[in-house]
Amino acid sequence: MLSALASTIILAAAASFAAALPTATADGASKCTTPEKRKSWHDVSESDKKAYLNAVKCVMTSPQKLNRLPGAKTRWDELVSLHQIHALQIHTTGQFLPYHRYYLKTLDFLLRECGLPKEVTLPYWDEPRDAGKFSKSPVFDKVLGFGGSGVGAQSCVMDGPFANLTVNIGPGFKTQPRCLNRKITDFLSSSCGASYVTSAISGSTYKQALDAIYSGPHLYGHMALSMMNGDSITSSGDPVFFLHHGFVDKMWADWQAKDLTKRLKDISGLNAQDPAVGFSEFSGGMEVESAMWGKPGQELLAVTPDPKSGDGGGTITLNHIMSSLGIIPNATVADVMDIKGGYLCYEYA
Ligand SMILES: [Cu+2]
Repeated sequence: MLSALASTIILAAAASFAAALPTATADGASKCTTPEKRKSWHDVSESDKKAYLNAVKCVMTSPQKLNRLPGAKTRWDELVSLHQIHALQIHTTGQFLPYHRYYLKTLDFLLRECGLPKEVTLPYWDEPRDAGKFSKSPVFDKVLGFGGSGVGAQSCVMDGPFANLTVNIGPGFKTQPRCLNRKITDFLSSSCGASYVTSAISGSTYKQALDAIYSGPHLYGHMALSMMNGDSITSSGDPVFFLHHGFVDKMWADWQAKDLTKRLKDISGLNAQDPAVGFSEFSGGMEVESAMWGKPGQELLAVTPDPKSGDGGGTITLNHIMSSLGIIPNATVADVMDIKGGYLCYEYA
């Protein structure tokens, strides 16, 4: 039998959970009436910054729950592991933008699990404001930010709330615990400036926007930050990854907003990497890259979802099924096309 206190807690939890869900309309579709506002780190209040940083730390120190992701010891490791497991499906493929949008929702869920209040929305980083001078950004503040550039041979982050943190997933497809590391190179961050963003979202098809965003400000941001040694497979070990990918997501949303009716349905590309190409930012294809990243081992392959799931072929469709391997329910690409479509309900301020 439940104690009165336990039932009160359950009811309160159910109420706050219900409040965060989109409301269902008569025809069964959900709608988004009051979108959350995602703000750039520059504009987040001091108290919200503290709440966000504390929630991230809580995810990093909470024990893993799924009992199925190789090498994962913490909830944060599970989040990083998702990116590792899906790495060859979500980069240099049509899935890149939808999956990373879903990935941000997965982070959001983990932060709420750690008690982040509903009023504190996921922050992003309006990078054009700091282009050419990333290292001076409030994102890297020692107290109200993520700490700065790492030091020493390993570029371990030694200041801020995440100093001396160990990440267990990576490098590449391995699981070798190492320090949270990043190395900021200001001149590379110039390519995240406003004119580069404008050009990245100037195309008329999804393919044009995807390619230009991916190899433009997205890639330059990664190079300028070199998070987790610039590791394409596990750079999400650095919490700054999610601010950068909020910016990437905003570019996609801004591109979509220019012709919503058409672009909310526009999706194309592969659903897994072409082995001859691999990551487009490295030449030589998957075989050559495996010298750098390793290859997914049997343990990893055993939990890797079928990239064709929902598509039935090699091309991504709106029916494509994306998985967080049980952190949040699976979603389709159609679910995440519209940031105000009901499954998602937010906008960028
Ligand atoms: Cu990624």
